[in-house]
Amino acid sequence: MTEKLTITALKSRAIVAPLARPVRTAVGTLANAPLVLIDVETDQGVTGCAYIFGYTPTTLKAIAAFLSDLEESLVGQVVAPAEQARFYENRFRLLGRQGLVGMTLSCLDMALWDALGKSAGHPVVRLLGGLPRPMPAYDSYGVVDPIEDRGDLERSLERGFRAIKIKVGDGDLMRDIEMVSGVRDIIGPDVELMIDFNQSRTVPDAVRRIDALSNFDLTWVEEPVPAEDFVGHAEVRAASTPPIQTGENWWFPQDMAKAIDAGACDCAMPDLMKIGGITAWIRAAGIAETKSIPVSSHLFVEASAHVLPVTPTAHYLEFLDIAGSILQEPMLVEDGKVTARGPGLGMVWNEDAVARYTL
Ligand code: SMN
Ligand code: MG
Repeated sequence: MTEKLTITALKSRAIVAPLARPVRTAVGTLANAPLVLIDVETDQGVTGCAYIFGYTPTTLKAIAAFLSDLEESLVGQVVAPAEQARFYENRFRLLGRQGLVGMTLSCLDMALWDALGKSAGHPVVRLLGGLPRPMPAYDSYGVVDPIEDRGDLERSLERGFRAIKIKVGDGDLMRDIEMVSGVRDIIGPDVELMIDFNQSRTVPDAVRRIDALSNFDLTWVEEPVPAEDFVGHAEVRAASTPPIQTGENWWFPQDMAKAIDAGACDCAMPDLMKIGGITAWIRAAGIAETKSIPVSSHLFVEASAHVLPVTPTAHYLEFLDIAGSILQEPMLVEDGKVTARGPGLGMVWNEDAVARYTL
């Protein structure tokens, strides 16, 4: 019963979890997953769980301190994610919800939806009006060495992935060409290939590099220039053939609307932790639908599997599992697809692993 599902406590734990493989990008390497685990306890004995991805361990203490300060304002509220979203949007209107504030509020939103789902005995996708169904996923790599990483890439194909993303831009154009060409040779012409510059180029350099890489049939070119440079993205897009992808750094649906209005992208990939959680994702999905823009997810494989089935222009789920090592059941990939699990978001902490990786 969810009418009076009331919050009794907000707990958080900072951990550094291992990744299956480091994620090397043009702007730095993620060797592990610094996370803050959120537990929203309620009067029905149901606990809403979610995690914040801190990107770097230096953010974890600040996030945990902020969450601890939020607890007083949260305890006693009835679990109603849209109400909590409205409450905190007002509370942080003067400060702004960019950065750690927005990340924390977005993940709190996910934990609240998890609590709601668990209380109702349904996966969150059912509360959103949808059904769990297999969503096409792409396997997401960092910068790769086509020789050293051939085995991993071939295993991705054996797992049924029909799309692969790699990171580029960490060296000169020749290095990009060698990497993209090598991966295209391994995966063949029928598997989709995306590349991600992680904001590392200037407009002219991005245009030059994308032109040189356009023969490799790219499904999208991601964040060629700094994320907040919507005009720069639009300039690259106007001069390029492959679709331009961006969105993982949009703060709330308002940023998405501005980027799309600036003509920044052909496709969109909001990040649940920055767009405002599940509550805001639904609004963002509506924006994309009105513009017929394909929508993919970014990280957060568990919660993304719940929102993509109710996203009218759903494109791909990014499979880059940052929390699987601390879950009792990491997300499964079956025939290159990922299906939402419940109740709630379907995450149960592996407490032994959490203890092992706790700071
Ligand atoms: C990315 C960003 C941050 C952490 C991991 C991966 C990358 C992506 O931009 O699109 O997956
Ligand atoms: Mg990216």
